[in-house]
Amino acid sequence: MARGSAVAWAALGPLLWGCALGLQGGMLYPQESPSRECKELDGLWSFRADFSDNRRRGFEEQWYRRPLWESGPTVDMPVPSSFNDISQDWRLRHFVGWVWYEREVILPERWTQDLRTRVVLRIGSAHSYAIWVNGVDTLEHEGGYLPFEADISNLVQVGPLPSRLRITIAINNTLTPTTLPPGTIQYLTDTSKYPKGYFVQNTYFDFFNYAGLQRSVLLYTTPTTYIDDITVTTSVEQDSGLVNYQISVKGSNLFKLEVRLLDAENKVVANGTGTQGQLKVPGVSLWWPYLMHERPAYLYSLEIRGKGFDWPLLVKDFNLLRWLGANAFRTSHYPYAEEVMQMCDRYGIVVIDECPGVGLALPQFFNNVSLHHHMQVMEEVVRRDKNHPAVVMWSVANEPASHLESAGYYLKMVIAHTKSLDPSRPVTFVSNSNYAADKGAPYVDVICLNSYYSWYHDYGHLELIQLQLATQFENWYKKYQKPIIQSEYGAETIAGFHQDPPLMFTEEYQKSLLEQYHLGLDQKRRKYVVGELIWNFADFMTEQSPTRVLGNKKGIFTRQRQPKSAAFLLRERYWKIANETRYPHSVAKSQCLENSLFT
Ligand code: GCB
Repeated sequence: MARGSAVAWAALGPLLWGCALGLQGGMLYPQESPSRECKELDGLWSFRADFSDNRRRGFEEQWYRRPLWESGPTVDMPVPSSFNDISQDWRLRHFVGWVWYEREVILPERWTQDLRTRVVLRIGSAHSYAIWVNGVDTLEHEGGYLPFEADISNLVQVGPLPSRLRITIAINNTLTPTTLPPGTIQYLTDTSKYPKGYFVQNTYFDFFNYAGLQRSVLLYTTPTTYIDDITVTTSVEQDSGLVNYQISVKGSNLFKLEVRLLDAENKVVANGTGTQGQLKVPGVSLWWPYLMHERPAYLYSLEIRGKGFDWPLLVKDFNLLRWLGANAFRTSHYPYAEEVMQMCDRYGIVVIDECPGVGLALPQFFNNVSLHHHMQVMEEVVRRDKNHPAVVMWSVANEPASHLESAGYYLKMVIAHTKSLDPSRPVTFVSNSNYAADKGAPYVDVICLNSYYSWYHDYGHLELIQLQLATQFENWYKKYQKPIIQSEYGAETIAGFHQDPPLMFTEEYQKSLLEQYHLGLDQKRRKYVVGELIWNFADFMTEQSPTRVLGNKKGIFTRQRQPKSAAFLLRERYWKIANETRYPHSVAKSQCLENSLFT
């Protein structure tokens, strides 16, 4: 999360908007409208983890056939949330296998009686799951962090009785060589050390594998003839904006579409009809990232036919971003909630949108089944996020073992597939800068590099950073001649630890390490280094290990969102860069506006 290169984003931002012509089927964000109603199912659900040895008792005993409490004890589980941190039962924190969620809902009579209404169940994200409605097998889906849905009209529109719906969702958080992220299950068979059947989940990434219904679940309606998908691509011709739209309608061929484009003041600036067309907006206001224009993040809204997690934390995080003067982040290492993407559009925060391709560390993870699944996941990411102006680049993976021969072919295919889905945006993956011969780099548009000089080696030797960073940039640039983003750098820091001269884990060490990186970055910033993203915005939970003190502490904010000293250093830097690169006529005005708002 950091201020990217102003120059690069200025060139990319307004031009590279969504275009995803190769995708089938939509996943529009549910919104209330005169023709659509939503019913959020957030709140308390009944919950049970299946602790049986094979974790399959729930299926063997068909828990979904009857209310969950009838087959054994349940506990209350809030949705959205991760089940791991809620209970005092330590077994649940580390549970691997199937967990069961259940909730009963009473539907409005019109939803069940009016056959011109379509009722849809939408899950914001759940890692590998199966769903039953009233005991009927409804849907299966693989992969977390992305929404999926099922048309359940047939199940709820069954007769004159008021509809009490029982929704049962079974979720499995096991990571295998073909899930994304991948993982392995290891059975420990030495009975002198481990009880019979003992296993552990191995992961190859650095965050805690939280699980559960972590995003909202909801029911919504549409008419039986409905808009399934909308794809918007934009371009600029002199001072006019061109908005190409493509609308997919399902359910009937008998419909009329009216399209209206409204500006930020809700004034209609262009009209159209039909499923595809082009709208022209003379004197267009472009979407600019935060701090790069006097009126950044200008949004138009497109109205078509009728119209149709933790908020306080989210708003706090965006306030911190703006306080810092940052204008970009990467969704490391999986797609964030749709509400986050909407906030980025509204606040002018540029996003590198990353899929859950993390932990691709072993040769056996680069197999054909995984490749196929990875492409499918990219389809889901692009389908969901293609129309967000804030998204400027897709990232297909974080630190895959890209020095392996098999990784080269795999990454080439995923990148090519992503480009075919959306030819308008650049595609990348994030490299570990230690991989001397990177087999994937030839296929990316922008090289993204993670490096941890004077942290994971040369402990304490901050004086080496500038030299090592210069070598890193020069080697990669010489070889690939592509723009480079420093996509991670940082130091583990325990808030309140102080030592001068600096020692590792203190606030002084984090500050000094970042300062040394910044000197190195400034050497290349106006040449080919087009962005810098520190690791990390805030401290976060990981698996336990001797290298992690209650999680990863490389945040410049604590998990409770309080600044460490480094936050002030970055704030000074980002605002300085913003003032250097911002539209000249807007400097005085927005500087003063921002300061009055955030200091
Ligand atoms: C990385 C990973 C990130 C880790 C970070 C670290 O390279 O991309 O997931 O959290 O290093 O702190 O070690």
